[in-house]
Amino acid sequence: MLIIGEKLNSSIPGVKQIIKDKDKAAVQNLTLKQVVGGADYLDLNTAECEEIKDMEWLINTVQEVTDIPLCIDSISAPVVEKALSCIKGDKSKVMINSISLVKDCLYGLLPFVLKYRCPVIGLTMDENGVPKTVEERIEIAGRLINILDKEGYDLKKLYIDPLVLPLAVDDASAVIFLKCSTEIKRLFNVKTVAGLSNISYKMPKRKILNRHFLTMCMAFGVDAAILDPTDPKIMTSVVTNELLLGKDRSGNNFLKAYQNNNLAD
Ligand code: THG
Repeated sequence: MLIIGEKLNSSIPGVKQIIKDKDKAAVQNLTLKQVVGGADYLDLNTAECEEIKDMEWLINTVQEVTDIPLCIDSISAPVVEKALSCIKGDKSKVMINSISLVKDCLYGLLPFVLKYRCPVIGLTMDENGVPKTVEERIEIAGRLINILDKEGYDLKKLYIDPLVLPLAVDDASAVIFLKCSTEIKRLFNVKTVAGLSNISYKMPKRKILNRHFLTMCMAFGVDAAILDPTDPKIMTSVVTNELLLGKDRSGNNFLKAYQNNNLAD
């Protein structure tokens, strides 16, 4: 599973504060902890701050200590444009999070997706928000995929996100997400991604819910997750599930994690 580190997100109160304070050491500490934890990408979100200026500062600060690929979590074209202009190295590795059928977002961000041919997350929502039913979300995914395909975009780089709503909002949320992901993969043969920690919003013992939902997502073939890679138990769950699902040949990664004392029970 592709791991996108969630921690550099201004919707987390403590993180909003360290971005506001321009606390370089704290940002770089969160950066390196996620890299060491096993992130493949780092999600960057400054929507709760001065979004453009702070995105530039955040990217520069992160890039001082790592060259891990970045996932730009913004629906605003000027923010994504600024981010792409200050990211060093191969811009075709930058993940854009996210486009959708919301017109401003789609037409604002599509030019950058097509120019740099970068991986992109596509949300199953439109002007009316996130539909309640599985069928409507699948229909939106189909329309989005069609648009990208017609523009000559390589659909192997697309991650459809059927949207994880909190269980506190809808007790069928996890089931709806898993049904959408399964059907979207079957019908359109594209990858899917989960914003995992959304599931536990406003619930106690969030890490338990996140971890068990991760196992379900992996069993249902979800390809990528935005999660907390600094949580040793969730990262243990990732390697363990990969072994169980036959995706870790000879158990090499599981044994390596064991030898490095990285398995938390
Ligand atoms: N889809 C896409 N992008 C997204 C989301 C999505 N970006 C934002 C969000 N949803 C995913 N990122 C987060 C980041 C942090 C938290 C939830 C979602 C969060 N963190 C708490 C914290 O760090 O304090 C608690 C986490 C915990 O206890 O494990 O709530 O759905 N495409």
